[in-house]
Amino acid sequence: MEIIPKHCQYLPGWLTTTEADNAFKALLEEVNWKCPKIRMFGRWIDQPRLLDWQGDNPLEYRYSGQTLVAQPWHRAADAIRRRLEHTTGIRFNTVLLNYYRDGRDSMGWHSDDEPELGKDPVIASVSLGAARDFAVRGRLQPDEKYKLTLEHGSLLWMKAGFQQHYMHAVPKRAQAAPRINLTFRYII
Ligand SMILES: O=C(O)CCC(=O)C(=O)O
Repeated sequence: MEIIPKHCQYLPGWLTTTEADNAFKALLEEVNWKCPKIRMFGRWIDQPRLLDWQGDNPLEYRYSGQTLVAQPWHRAADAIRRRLEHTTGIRFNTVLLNYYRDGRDSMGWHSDDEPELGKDPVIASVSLGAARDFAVRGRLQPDEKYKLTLEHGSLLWMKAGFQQHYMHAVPKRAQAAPRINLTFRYII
């Protein structure tokens, strides 16, 4: 059994395989995937993945020197949002979609703690496609480490306290098939 960090719940098979397959295919083919540059250490660089930001207009999200303006909801993302609101009892008005094309695509260490997410945000993360590691470490105790495997159709429900206590990352790996992750958020 995997030991999981505090302040979160992992629900494998939250979507059925057919539901997850259909959502993955539709999002892969129909989302207008982009690769906006971010500012790191004084330089503009490509992010190692593609992304899209969707939500209730005209919400904006700022991180690493870029501003994303919400695009209209894709019907598959909106259907997952409705399901999530039922499961969690929480409202979400935006989603960040990340498309990891292969094992070279990744997400660096960070916490989702931008001011527009509010003081102690709840974030619901739905994974589609290839399973990838989700690494977690304590912000104050970097030796406190966890590694979850986020599977096709799973939900990782990051509850109040998670972003304050931990950082997370999706490391590169030698080989990986495509994966899409959707993190649903509430922008205030
Ligand atoms: O791809 C993932 O599972 C993580 C995505 C993530 O960390 C984020 O969107 O902030």
